[in-house]
Amino acid sequence: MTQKWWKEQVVYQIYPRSFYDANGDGIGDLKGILLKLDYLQLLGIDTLWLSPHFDSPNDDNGYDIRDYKKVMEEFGTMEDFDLLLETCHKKNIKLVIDLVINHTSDEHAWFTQSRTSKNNPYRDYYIWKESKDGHPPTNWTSFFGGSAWEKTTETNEYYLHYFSKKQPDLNWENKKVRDEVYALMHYWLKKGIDGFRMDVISFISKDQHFLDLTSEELNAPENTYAKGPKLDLYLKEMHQKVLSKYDIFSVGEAFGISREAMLRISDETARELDLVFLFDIIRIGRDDWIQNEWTLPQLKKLFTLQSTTDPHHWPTVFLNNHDNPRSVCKYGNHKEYRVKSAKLLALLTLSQKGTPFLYQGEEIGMTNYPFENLDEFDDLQVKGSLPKVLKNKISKEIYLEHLNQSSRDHSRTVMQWNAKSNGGFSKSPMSWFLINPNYRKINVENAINDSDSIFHFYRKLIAIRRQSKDLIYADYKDLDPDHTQVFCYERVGLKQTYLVILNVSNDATNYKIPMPFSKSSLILSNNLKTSDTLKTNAIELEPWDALIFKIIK
Ligand code: TEU
Ligand code: CA
Repeated sequence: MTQKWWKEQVVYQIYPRSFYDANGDGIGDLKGILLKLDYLQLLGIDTLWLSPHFDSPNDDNGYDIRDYKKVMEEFGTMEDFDLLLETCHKKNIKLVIDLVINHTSDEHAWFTQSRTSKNNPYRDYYIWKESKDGHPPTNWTSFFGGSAWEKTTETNEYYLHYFSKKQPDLNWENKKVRDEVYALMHYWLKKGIDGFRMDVISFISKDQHFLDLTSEELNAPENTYAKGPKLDLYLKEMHQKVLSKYDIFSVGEAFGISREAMLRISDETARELDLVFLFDIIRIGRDDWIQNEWTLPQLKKLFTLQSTTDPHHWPTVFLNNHDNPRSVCKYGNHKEYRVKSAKLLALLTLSQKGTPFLYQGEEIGMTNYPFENLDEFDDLQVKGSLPKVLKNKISKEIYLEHLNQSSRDHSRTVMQWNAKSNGGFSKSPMSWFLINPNYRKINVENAINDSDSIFHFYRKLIAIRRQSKDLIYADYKDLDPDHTQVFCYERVGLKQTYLVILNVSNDATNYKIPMPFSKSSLILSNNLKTSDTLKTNAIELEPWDALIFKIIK
């Protein structure tokens, strides 16, 4: 296993709109991030990943870029960005930006040109097709509802958009497009950024046959969209022309991609991407907006698959991001055991094999928002999917019930800094989006002042990780894959073996550790009553107990 700095980092994702508002207009901004760097340093993270900070009309909160070389006005100026980058580097924090290059905004100059006429020089920057017998060119659907094709009046042709109609897909077949993308990547890399998270990079290559999807494929179009035949070719080209020239890392969001394809594009000998986000863990039990039941053995299986012993691949570990509900509500118990179960999830995330990605608010155990009404949502996906929901004879009430478990908006409510008005997110009484009513209790100030908080548990775990390369690179072994209540695994390093025991349930249990037993010494636990050494393989576990031991040989 080759050692790389980005395998040893803990990454923290910031959704700038909702992080901290420095100028009091109710929208988080770059100065706000700058003002909170000391906080992030106290937590101990190594790298920041910013969700898009580029000029955008914000149809999809910045995932629709109008100008790649301009900072979103609401977030500040390019000077603010440069200062943020410089300050991060002074504090030894790396900064990774979000590269959205499957599509642009329909307000991007390339598109406003492209739509004007069939022979405009920018026409082939996007994917235009004639209608088929009065219908869209194919039956492809958009993730935000309806057809993936939109007709424009200028030429009576359709353009492709996998996401909203304000997010037209770029035509990667066109070499000029690829060169423009590589140029803008160089632009940001020359500023000194430390890497890219690449938005739906799995979709950039389109099958040029433009065939209709079968009804089965229409249930999960991402699986087909991610099978573009030139994906590897484009990624290799990008690696050769851009990525290989800098000491940075790339992490591709691989929505829809199979595990095999993921292993292929992030194999270090392939020279494509360093890391990939696969969705199987974060979307366990999900069918579109429906959250179904799932079991602990199913989850464990995914972690085992992920921690493959393939020496050329390195996984990512994450239970939260801006597109998914809060982890403590999905994998933990935010009602009776919020603090304890959030700590358990912290230990799970930070003791697995792979680079961990944390998301703002996770470190204080922020929870889902209690939506009571469809109008309260901001995410365009909620309204976009409604016609299909109603067409399938599902009531608005049932839709709302599921959205309360699955909506992207749960993670986008504003960060809870203190118990003051607006949770200290903004000086102004209003903000662009909701604040969770529990902010008076769940906030950063309380978390810092309580030495037994979720925050301090994360902080300790991050510090433990930093001190032990051996733990980072250790092999992973699930010791009890079929147990329905306890998740028990070891990490076998060159020098040291670590044992992790997680009681993922509301019930106490008398657990027998299924391995030949030697003495263990406790590194960290979320239960103050845990004794410092384990002398037998029997252990009394209280609900949501989470423990990590060192095995003494
Ligand atoms: O997300 C695409 C994606 O993988 C999905 O999670 C998506 O959010 C949706 O749930 C599909 O049903 C990326 C970004 O992370 C997301 O915020 C953007 O909206 C999207 O791409 C388009 O840029
Ligand atoms: Ca602001």
